[in-house]
Amino acid sequence: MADRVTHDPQIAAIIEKETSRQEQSLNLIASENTVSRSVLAAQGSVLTNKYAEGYPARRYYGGCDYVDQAEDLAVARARKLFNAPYANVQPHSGSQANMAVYFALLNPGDRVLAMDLSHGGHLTHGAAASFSGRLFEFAHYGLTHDTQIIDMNQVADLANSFRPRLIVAGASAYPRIIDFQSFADIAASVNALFMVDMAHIAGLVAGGVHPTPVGYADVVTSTTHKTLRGPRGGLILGSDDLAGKINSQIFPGIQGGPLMHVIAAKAVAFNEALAPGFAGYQQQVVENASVLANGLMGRGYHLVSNGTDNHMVLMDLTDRNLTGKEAEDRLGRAGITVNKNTVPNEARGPFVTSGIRIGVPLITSRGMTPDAVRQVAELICDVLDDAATVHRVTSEVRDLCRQYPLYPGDD
Ligand code: DSN
Repeated sequence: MADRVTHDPQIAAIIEKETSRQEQSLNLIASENTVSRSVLAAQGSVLTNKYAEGYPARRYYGGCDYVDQAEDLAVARARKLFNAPYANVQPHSGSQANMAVYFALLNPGDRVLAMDLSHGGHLTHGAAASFSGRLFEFAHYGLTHDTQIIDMNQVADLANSFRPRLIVAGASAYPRIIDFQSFADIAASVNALFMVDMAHIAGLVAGGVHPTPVGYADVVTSTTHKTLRGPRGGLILGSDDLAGKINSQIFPGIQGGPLMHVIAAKAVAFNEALAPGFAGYQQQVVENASVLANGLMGRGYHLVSNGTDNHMVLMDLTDRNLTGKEAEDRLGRAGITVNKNTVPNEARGPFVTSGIRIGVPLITSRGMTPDAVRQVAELICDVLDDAATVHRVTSEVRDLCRQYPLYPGDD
């Protein structure tokens, strides 16, 4: 599928084994996907050789003519895809996109309101262990107790009492549509800036199956490798008036030379997302997630918010004799890859947890449609119900994977 590593047998063998692992297992990590051969080729290209600190036509190195063209294309395609006036495609990751935006909009010690990590938020939304929680003062909102959707009354109350400079919406483990209009209204009512971290849902937004935050938020950050199905990296979108501040926080603020091979691969991925088939892929993702949710709930498992509107479900195992870690391990033995995840009002630590997060972007990229997803749901429940099924399920997982190859045509 990609060029072989010919002069390093140890790394070549590791890549071979990882390729087989990916081909022969059902990857249900909600934040992962599988990129096209063209994205792989761009990312594995000689563009990795080039230093290009600065921005197109304003670089600190000579020889940037062609990488300038790649970055210009990536920016133009990102802007078109998300209908955004401004895009910065240089962030190496979603965390660095968020860091650059915080540094552009805030001073150390400023107040920020964001989603609680254990309710589905992200480390960079103010967790104590992250730079964000160390440099800024965060307050957190969460989910309602009954419906387990974002508690917009709590968001409004906290906005009023805490008076944040910035409100952040966006999540790593939240299965429902986020009401950007209400967030924007609350932010405006307390004169706060509004940022959306749409990393998980960027592909759904690009495909038109989740409302866009562009136009509601002052700034939107994202990764490019989740539902968006591009190379691993970050992205910032916004209005032109913030462009100067954000650009200078990415470089020279927090990054050095941009990864031009990754930026070229982002351009390829954006082009793929602009092509007609991408919306259909995203519709299939949402349908598959819904089928998965119904399959799991039909077998008696509790999902946070009782279902999903997007690409993932969050299974709460609190009422089962099983931790998130045990569930992840047991499913892993059957060739089904998920991640343990905290659930709202989590009683266990992050290495144990009481839940698992299950996503369908990757199996949908492999071509799976509802019939296959129903089977996947049954296999998950079989394994969680009874560890003795692992052997049988492993063989069914292998069969399914053979029917839906990761890179059709490769041997
Ligand atoms: N690690 C990502 C996820 O799995 O959601 C978030 O950064």
